[in-house]
Amino acid sequence: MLELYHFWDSPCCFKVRTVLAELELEWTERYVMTVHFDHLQPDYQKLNPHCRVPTLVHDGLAVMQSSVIAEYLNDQFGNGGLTPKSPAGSAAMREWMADEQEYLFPLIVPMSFNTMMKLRVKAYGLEQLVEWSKRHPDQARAKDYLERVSGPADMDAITAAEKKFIWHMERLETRLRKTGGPWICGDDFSLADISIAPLLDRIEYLDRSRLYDNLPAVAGWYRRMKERPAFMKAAPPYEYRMWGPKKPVPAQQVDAAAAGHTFPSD
Ligand SMILES: N[C@@H](CCC(=O)N[C@@H](CS)C(=O)NCC(=O)O)C(=O)O
Repeated sequence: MLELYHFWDSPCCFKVRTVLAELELEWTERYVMTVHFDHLQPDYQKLNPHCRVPTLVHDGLAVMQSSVIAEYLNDQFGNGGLTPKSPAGSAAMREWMADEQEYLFPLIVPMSFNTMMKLRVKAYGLEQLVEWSKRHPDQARAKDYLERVSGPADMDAITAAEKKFIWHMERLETRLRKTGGPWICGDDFSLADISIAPLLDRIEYLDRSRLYDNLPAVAGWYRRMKERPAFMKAAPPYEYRMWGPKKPVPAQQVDAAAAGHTFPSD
């Protein structure tokens, strides 16, 4: 049995759901409502000491770190089919997967925090966020979170992250042109494609497609990714997407008691 502890609008979870969908695996959903700090509660911490999503549990074995989960599923159920056969191809795949973890995902964080997470104050009201933050086991961090989420957007952090993100996209453009595509590892569709594409999904929903749109090879590659049935199946359904530039907060304050898994819109 495969259980996935996940949050729909998380690029790391999107990556794992795409692998599950590519391999046509059935999985049981264990939803972690990060807005309510479910991921910091003792039961979840026993499973994932880092208190992050996703975590995969396969017949009682907990596997964490999205890229590790992706490789685990590919080895266990996919006969390694999502890894290029040649050592050079496999090295390129791992290099891009490492880049996603080490550089790209951390650049998504300030962009998301400053343009998406802050909308929660508007949607729920600060009092409600204070109430939920009482569940945070580290109250100093909870206080810091509340200050940051209710303070002004750090535009400099967004600009700096965008600039670095473009640098990585230009590198991807060069790679795709060099191999001729259609995938990051040339003819081999791989875990590298599955790892990077959810970040472009987030960029798109942050209304920042301009960070890759004028790079034709990257834009074409992402278009191909979005046409894959597995990617479509793994993508967050609209109602589970967080509020952001492309999904406005409803005009009326959201009923906190009714706030569950989804982020309602008008
Ligand atoms: N390297 C980890 C990163 C996991 C991660 O940071 N997940 C985010 C969601 S995309 C999370 O759990 N955020 C909650 C928090 O940091 O408190 C992975 O790829 O699994």
